[in-house]
Amino acid sequence: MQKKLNKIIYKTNNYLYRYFSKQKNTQLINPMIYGLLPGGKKVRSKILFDVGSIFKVDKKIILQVAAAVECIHAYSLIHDDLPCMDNDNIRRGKLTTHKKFSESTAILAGNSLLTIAFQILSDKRFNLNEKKKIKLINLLSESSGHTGIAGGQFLDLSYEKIKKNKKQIIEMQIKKTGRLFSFCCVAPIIISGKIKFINKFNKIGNEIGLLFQIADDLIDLRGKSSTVGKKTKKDLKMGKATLISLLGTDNTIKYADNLKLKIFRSLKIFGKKGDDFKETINYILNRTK
Ligand code: GRG
Repeated sequence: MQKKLNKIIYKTNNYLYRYFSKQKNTQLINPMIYGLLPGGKKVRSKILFDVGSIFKVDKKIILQVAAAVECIHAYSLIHDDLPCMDNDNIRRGKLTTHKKFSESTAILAGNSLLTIAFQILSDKRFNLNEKKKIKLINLLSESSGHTGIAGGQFLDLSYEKIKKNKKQIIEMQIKKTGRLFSFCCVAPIIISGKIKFINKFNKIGNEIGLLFQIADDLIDLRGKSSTVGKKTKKDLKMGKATLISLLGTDNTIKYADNLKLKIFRSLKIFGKKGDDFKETINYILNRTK
């Protein structure tokens, strides 16, 4: 699996380095690149390629969507680390962007990464028909803003030190983490035009987001900062509303295993074509960083 991820990391980073080298050299370029590259695990890009291969989508097109998604993801991490949010000093094994540069620079670099994602998708060199481009841009906006990542982050912060029920925690985690995974599951289908699969993959994406978040919460509980590349053991201290804090570790793991099996059952119709995707889902749940 790591070999397959490395290939995606290499391709996506190469594309982004090239894209940024063609940008005007402003003073925000360095902090933007710092927060974005060489980047993290690229699991969202991997899902784009996995679903893309199920629906036989051109890999060049998927690569450009992956680049846009990684810009949004990096933006969310830069802002998540700010003192007014989770206040972290280390991310991806190095100083967070606001620690390396300054708080205002990190905010502006984050904002610029958000907008450059849409620049990539609306670029005339992105070789896709205009209707599909607009659908992708529309869905990515919905997944990132108040109905997606930003809205989920708002709930996450406002739930700190407050007892929340399972439904509320799941809704928050689907917005904060699941919506972008869902975009990665649905984008290849929009590109392929096989729209009857959209609802199914939208649901799978949300569920992968939950699995991802459960794994993240387990890593926070058990992981060592030096291995994970960011501070761990924070959730308990900050009183974060997580499934682990509500159900306990064993029940949360059982919940995740059942959810994974449910996803796998719904992928059965794709036979061997779904194997890479299933391998990525296993990786997402069992990863240690
Ligand atoms: C509107 C995009 C946007 C952001 C503003 C700050 C914020 C609102 C949202 C935070 C969203 C966030 C950080 C969600 C947590 C998801 C999570 C655990 C991310 C870590 O993802 P990995 O492990 O990171 O894939 P790497 O470093 O591997 O890429």
